[in-house]
Amino acid sequence: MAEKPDILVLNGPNLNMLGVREPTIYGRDTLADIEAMCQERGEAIGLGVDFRQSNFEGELVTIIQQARDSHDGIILNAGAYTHTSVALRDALSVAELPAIELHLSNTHRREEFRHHSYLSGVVDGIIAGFGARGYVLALEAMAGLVGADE
Ligand code: DHK
Repeated sequence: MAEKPDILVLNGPNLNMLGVREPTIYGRDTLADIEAMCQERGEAIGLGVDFRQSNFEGELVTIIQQARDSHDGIILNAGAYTHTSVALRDALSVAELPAIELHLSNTHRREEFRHHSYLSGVVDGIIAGFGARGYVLALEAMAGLVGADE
């Protein structure tokens, strides 16, 4: 059997504060809880999960660039950089990998400045509003994109 696809699950600024950060919006699960959920679901559906977080835009760009040669797909919750970063959009284009934009909250039900995403135009799909479960939904969608469910 072919090696299992390796998926980068990348988290941007302030997501390291999950659990204590505005729990009515982002939920009570910590990022470590979410990583454990992803590792468990990834194992079950035949995906390797490389779970990362950075508060630094340039570091996120570098991680995405490097994924081009080392990973099979990218799930990205870019946090606030979603709404500001042309650099992250360009990095996703450079990576040329299946990609999913992810948000815990429904950004369209929130402040106007969260309605626009620089990433949406260069990803395969978007998942928002389902809290921590969105990460699992994104992995399941990614299994389809990389053909792990065939
Ligand atoms: C996370 C953030 O940090 C915000 O800046 C985004 C996103 C929404 C989320 O819902 O996961 O606006």
